[in-house]
Amino acid sequence: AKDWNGIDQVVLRSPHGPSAKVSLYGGQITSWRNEKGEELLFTSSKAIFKPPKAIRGGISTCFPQFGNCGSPELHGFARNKLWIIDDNPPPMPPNDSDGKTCVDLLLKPSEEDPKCWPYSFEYRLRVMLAADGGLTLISRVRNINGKPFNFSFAYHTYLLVSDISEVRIEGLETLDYLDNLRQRERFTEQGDAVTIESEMDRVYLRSPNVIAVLDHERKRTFVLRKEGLSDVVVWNPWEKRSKSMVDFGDEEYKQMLCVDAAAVEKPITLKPGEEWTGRLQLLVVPSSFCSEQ
Ligand code: TA6
Repeated sequence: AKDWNGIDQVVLRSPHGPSAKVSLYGGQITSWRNEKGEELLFTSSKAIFKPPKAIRGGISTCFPQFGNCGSPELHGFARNKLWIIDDNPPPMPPNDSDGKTCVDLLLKPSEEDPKCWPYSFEYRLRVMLAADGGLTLISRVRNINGKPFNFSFAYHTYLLVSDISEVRIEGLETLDYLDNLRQRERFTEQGDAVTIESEMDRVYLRSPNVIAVLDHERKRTFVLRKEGLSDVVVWNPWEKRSKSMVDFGDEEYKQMLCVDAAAVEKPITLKPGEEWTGRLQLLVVPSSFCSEQ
């Protein structure tokens, strides 16, 4: 299949109805649907599906920076590049893809990469869709360079929600966070859950590996399970900032919430030959299911 810009995308379908779409542009997840065919990820109606910007929505992988390194590309170049399908990926832990439909993508350095991160790497992204609709992303970055390198990383995940004022995030309470709206000053979360009532842009530090995003109105909960990624970024642009983004509708902030599994505070270091793995697993369950657990 092709995406809106004529670029190839891979459609994953589970036998019971859930599906996901992965664009080779950016290796980005552009759609994730449940068994009823309902979309679970937000994509802006004003999204621009061509370089140099990443597609506004879905799940993009921010690599090798979350932020920028002096180049105009925010959040690294991986999400602005054309990836290739990896037909022969190196082995993964046994049973990892059992019963799941899956695609493997590969990104390697190219001449056009920004000069501020001049390292040789192989980045492999596996996207898997389970029979129950669970979506798993596994990133493996290998240093094939003669010297060590550092990078930061995020799965920039735009969840589709019914009404931002009715959403709560559980799992971040009592954590320290860096507030990007206040010069990255450090604060401690005081609430018993995170709710969003104005612009928010925070990096929650050293979070537990399971975070729940409860959508009260739709009575469903996104369960995010991460591995190899210590932080969680929470972002909503709210009213004023929304109006300043060309590829975002003025009112769309009410229907989205970014909750990103990330490694931001402490970059990851890889020595020559070493490999890092970072996983994100997303599942949607009825809200009553969560409170019974
Ligand atoms: O922390 C999240 C954030 O970096 C915000 O500061 C905001 O700039 C946003 O991500 C950018 O999202 P985009 O999808 O445009 O890359």
